[in-house]
Amino acid sequence: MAQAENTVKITSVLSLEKSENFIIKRSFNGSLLNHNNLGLAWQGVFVLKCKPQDNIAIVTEPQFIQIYQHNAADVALELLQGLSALQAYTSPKYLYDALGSRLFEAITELPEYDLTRTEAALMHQHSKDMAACLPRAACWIDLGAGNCEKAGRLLGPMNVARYVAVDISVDFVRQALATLQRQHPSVRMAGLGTDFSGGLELPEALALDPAQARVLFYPGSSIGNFTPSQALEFLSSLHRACGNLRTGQKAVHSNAASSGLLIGVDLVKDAAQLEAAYDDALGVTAAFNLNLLRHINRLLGSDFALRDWRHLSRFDRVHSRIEMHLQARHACTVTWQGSQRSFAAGETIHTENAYKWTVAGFTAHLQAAGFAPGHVWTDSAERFAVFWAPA
Ligand code: AVJ
Repeated sequence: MAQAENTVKITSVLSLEKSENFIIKRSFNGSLLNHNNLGLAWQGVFVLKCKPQDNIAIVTEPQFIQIYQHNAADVALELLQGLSALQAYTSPKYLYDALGSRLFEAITELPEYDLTRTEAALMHQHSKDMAACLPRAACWIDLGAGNCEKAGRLLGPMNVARYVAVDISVDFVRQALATLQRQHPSVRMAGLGTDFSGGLELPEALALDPAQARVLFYPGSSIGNFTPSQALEFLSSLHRACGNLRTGQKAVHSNAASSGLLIGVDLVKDAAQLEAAYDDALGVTAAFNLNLLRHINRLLGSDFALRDWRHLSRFDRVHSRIEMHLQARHACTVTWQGSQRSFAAGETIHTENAYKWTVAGFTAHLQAAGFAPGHVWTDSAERFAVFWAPA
């Protein structure tokens, strides 16, 4: 049960100079500024007593926690491993440097790529229905939050009490979260910088309330980057992060019944349609893919020449996945950090998988990961699905 009683809503800076001795019980985070403008981070429901001479102001602001630390040596090692493999490959996360992220945003506007629009329409159309299935006054944990736009639209309709924006770097969410906090001053907000691709760990510093229901929000069909076995492992980690636990030793937390996962998944469809979505006429996806080489050149000090490579996308029906590759237009040699590799004409670097699921297949996967049967919303052409999976 959320502790709502005696909660004071502070929407802006409050001057307390006149008050003699007062008490605030509150349930969102912010910081205290004394007359020297020294901030003390504070969070949680607590009682504040102060004297008139303390001259304290209260501002609502998100909490920021950075866990992931970029390590150039680790990154280089991981890249070299993939680039040296018989079938060269790179992790799709390297598609997203600053330009790559903007190119992806442009992709979402392409007529051929309707994934993002279809998902947004589903969320919009069924928001009442979703609100009825999902827990009220819950803590939403937004995985890969970026500009926080998708979750931002749901904070009101879904009656969100707490919002945690997770991305690899808090710097990606800092601006958006600050704006969102001003729009929703009574929602307790945090930015968490962590690499959750190997499974989600929620740090103690968030001070999550075990009694508050959690909604893990994973939109955009990013789950498609995982192979089915990786997806199963990842979904299991999300199930654990719901804080519930049928698996758990002792604690049967009171949120067990209502926590869950809200996830957007792109569905199998006509191959030509899928291939067009990943090889658009304007060449934005090609630019997005090729930009990976610029990013790698910066990370590795390599000398990939973009003109030597072409963008390839193909639907592999056996694996039910779109594969993106960069293909050498002619034989070429790439050097990096005192080492090199020659690519034959036509040889490729595999840069991304985007798995396409069926409703039945993904439902089974959710259950294998420990989730209970829930709800699924799809568009009339069954292009995309949004699943609510209770923990
Ligand atoms: C962000 C992984 C969902 O696979 O559709 C878009 C990335 N790659 N066009 C997807 C992407 C090429 C996208 N995801």
